[in-house]
Amino acid sequence: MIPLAAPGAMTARERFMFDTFGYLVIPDALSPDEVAGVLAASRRAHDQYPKGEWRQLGHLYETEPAIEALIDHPAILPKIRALMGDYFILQSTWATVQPAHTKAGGYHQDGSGVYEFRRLAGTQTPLMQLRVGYYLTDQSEDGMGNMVMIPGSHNHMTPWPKPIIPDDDDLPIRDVICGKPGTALLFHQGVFHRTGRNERDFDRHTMHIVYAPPWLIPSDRSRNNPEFLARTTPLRRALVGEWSRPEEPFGVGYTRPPFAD
Ligand SMILES: O=C(O)CCC(=O)C(=O)O
Repeated sequence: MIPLAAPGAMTARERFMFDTFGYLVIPDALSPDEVAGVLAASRRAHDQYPKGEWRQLGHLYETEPAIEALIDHPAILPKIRALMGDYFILQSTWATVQPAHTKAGGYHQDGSGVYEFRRLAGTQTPLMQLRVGYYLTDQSEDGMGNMVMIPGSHNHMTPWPKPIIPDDDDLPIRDVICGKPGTALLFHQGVFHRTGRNERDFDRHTMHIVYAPPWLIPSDRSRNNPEFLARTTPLRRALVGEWSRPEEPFGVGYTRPPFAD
């Protein structure tokens, strides 16, 4: 049971599956050339740190054009707009490495750990972060550092049952997301998920891009890089949160980001 979707506009079937599972799997969201560019950028950045550690590096799009192109990628942007409307920001981007021969991570929901998003609602965790994980290395089989999701777990407030030991004493409903390089996993931050074990001889790279409502603060940067703002496109400038607010502070009159349609 894979909530499979195609790049581009969100269909009614895809929307139903997203709301039911909390995620969509989109093969071929990126071309092989795009994957090669983003993977090379991710490796370049991680090569500056010690090997063998799970790590996430933020705001690399400021200096890496291949990552910048993911901000408004046509395979995914229409689905973000279908779920969030036209007013959202790029809250963070995380070039993530899961080294060869490392164990699984723990299940969690995303968001602010010190004040969880689930505290904002009584029955269902609201959509606060819409995340896209672009697979950059092969994850077409289990044990390759795949994302592991608990389908539908964003749709209720039942506490997480502890202890759960990934793979060894795990929930039978877990879904190991398999995909070739270029596959995108679009998911609601409220879905319980984790990093899967990487049994292979090569590091696993995934590029996570996170969109959020305009009133959340960015979490991978304290300010936007002025050189990036000067050279990027008007739409990307708007998506990193550089909007004008003519009627500040009342929250009305925001300029709509300059989408093509
Ligand atoms: O790519 C991964 O290792 C998973 C990352 C993750 O779970 C997260 O960023 O919340």
